[in-house]
Amino acid sequence: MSRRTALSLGAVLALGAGLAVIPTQAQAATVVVSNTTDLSDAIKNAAAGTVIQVRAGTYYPTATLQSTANGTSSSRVHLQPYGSETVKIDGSNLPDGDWIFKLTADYWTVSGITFQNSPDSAVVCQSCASTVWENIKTINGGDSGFTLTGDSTTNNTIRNIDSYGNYDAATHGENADGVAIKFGSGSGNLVTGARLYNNSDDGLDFWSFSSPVTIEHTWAMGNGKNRWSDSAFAGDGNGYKLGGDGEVVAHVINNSAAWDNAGNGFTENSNKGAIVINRTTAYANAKWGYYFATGAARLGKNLAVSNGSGTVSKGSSVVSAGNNWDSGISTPAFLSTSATTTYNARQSNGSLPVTTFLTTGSTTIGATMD
Ligand SMILES: [Ca+2]
Ligand SMILES: [Ca+2]
Repeated sequence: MSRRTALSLGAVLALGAGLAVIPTQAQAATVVVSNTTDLSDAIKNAAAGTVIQVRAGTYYPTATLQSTANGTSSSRVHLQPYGSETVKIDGSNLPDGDWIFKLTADYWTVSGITFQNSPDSAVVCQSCASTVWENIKTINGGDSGFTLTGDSTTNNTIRNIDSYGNYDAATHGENADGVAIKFGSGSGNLVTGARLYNNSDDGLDFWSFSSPVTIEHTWAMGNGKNRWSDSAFAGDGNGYKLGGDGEVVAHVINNSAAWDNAGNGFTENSNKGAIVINRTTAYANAKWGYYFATGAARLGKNLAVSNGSGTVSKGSSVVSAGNNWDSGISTPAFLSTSATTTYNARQSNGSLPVTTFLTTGSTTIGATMD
């Protein structure tokens, strides 16, 4: 070997050892995909900075789409439609029990895609950190639409999701929630602008999640009704199920609404933590508007009207102020009790549709419904 060759080889080895990001950079381009195989490969092989753009169409994967590849704070991985095209990923050809999309990774942004007809959960993010889910739909699947789970689930944002029509037939509807943040821990998780409706179990469920989650600008409605002619139907139908499995957690719910659910609008579900609920509205749920019989919730400026079991069930540790069941607080009239407009298309920026449903014009009590 000549001296020159040896030097070159040494330089290459040094480069390879010192800059492990070289292969990453080679994959960090924009990837445009238009068939299911390429979509699956692009997701699996993503690296920091990869932008996966999916051409219009409905994709039918035959195995779960999944990745463990992390982005970074400055080079996120993006999965999104090409331009403003319409992209649906349909689980109809998946084996029983499979999910459409499983992510175990950090710093991904997934936007603008519909995940539908999954045999089980549609999207599961396991021990994810700093992911953003924006304007996605998780609909008509066989278990919960969207799930965050596992320890080290931190700083994830779910913005403007629609999750509806999910139903676990094998278990008679007892498990399929709109959004499930369950069996895990980690701070900084936020759900905002969600519509969670007509799911067989709950709109939102925090069962066995041991860190506080923040919810705002979210609607949960029509959950827990037997829409599937299931003679052994077992869905619970809480709008917001805020605990369970012995966890004591101070979740925070601001400016959100629950209506027409088969269970309670908002419930601690045995969570004895200091759950904070402010400026929310519970309307025409079959059970209680607010069920906090055993915990230490802080209920402020909430509005409960026409709920089947009553406005609120609150234990002696609950702090309650400025709600329409508190003394001296009047109940403002709703400008509309027709929910039709709440199902309209979202605004162009992805936020909830404009509605007067359950608005009152009050600046002091109830959800503003936006
Ligand atoms: Ca249940
Ligand atoms: Ca549930």
